[in-house]
Amino acid sequence: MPTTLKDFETVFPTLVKDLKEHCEHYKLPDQALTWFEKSLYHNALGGKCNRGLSVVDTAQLLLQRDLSKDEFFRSATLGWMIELLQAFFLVSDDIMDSSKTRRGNPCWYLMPNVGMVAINDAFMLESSIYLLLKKYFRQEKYYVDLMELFHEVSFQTELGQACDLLTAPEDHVDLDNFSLEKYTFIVIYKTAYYSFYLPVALALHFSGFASEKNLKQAEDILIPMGEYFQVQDDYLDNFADPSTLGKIGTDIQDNKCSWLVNQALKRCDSSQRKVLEENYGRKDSTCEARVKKLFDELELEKVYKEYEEMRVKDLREKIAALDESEGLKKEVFEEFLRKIYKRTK
Ligand code: GPP
Ligand code: MG
Ligand code: MG
Ligand code: MG
Repeated sequence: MPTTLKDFETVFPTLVKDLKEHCEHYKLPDQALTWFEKSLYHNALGGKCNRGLSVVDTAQLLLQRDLSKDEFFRSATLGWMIELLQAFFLVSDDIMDSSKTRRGNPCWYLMPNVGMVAINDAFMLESSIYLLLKKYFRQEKYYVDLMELFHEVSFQTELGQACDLLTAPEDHVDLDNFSLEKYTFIVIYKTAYYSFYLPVALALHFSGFASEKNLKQAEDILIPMGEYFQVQDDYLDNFADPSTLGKIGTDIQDNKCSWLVNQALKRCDSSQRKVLEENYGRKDSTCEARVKKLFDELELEKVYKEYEEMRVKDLREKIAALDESEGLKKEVFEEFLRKIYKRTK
């Protein structure tokens, strides 16, 4: 049985307590201690926790049995470390993207009295990962592997974010700067590694199945799956209902090299390209509405749905070809795909 969000969330208060104890050891003044706790709750909770939950579910599928209480706690702790990493990224990303809402709430930097303190809060969310890793996994043979994995995946995500930002300058729009090749790099690095590869790699280490072959096979399926997930994110940025999505799309105004604008560029005639040139990437809701209208004229919703079916078919074929001889299981990937196929948020 897959773990419920409710069960997974029962672990979080213990981890917050651990982190607070660490601060108390330094005699951190009360005001800052309360602030840290508030940031942890605001930024790590309230999402779907798919990444964190999948560490527990994957460990269970790999071990082919129910987890003991201790195994549940420890695999969930690894899951929460991804959620902390995600919290660190999202707090930072929302500042960089000038976003307004996240998970149905104002973004952390827009909360009363937060502002740019959010930058330091983001750093503390990241550091929390390594405090918990040390507390619970220092004695394991795979401790350094886990630490290196978090470091490497963080760097990969930062590389993706760097390209995302550099292809989206605020002050000038150059549609020639966009391409599907650049897009693919951006999304694989900014999203696929930490959202898809990381949970499974952690579960492989945790359950003792982290052979080179298994890690490589996992990567070969999860990276294209993560690419598809970010295409969904870009599609939803424009086409989803913000109240369902929990965030208001910013990609058009932010001049992002998104999947939709790349598809539009591939399909537009010269007058439609002119519309894009004059309206894309402007901090102006009338310009944004004009681009949205163009996306409708080019039937990008239909283009996306065709892409989705093609991608999912391809992923199913990759999963079917998986070699299970070293203990990896097709179900791990089937479960990931089930969770994201046709998602609306
Ligand atoms: C998602 O991009 C990518 C991230 C959240 C990674 C950020 C990485 C950093 C190193 C800060 P997005 O901007 O499309 O996400 P969303 O739509 O949720 O804002
Ligand atoms: Mg963003
Ligand atoms: Mg972003
Ligand atoms: Mg997005």
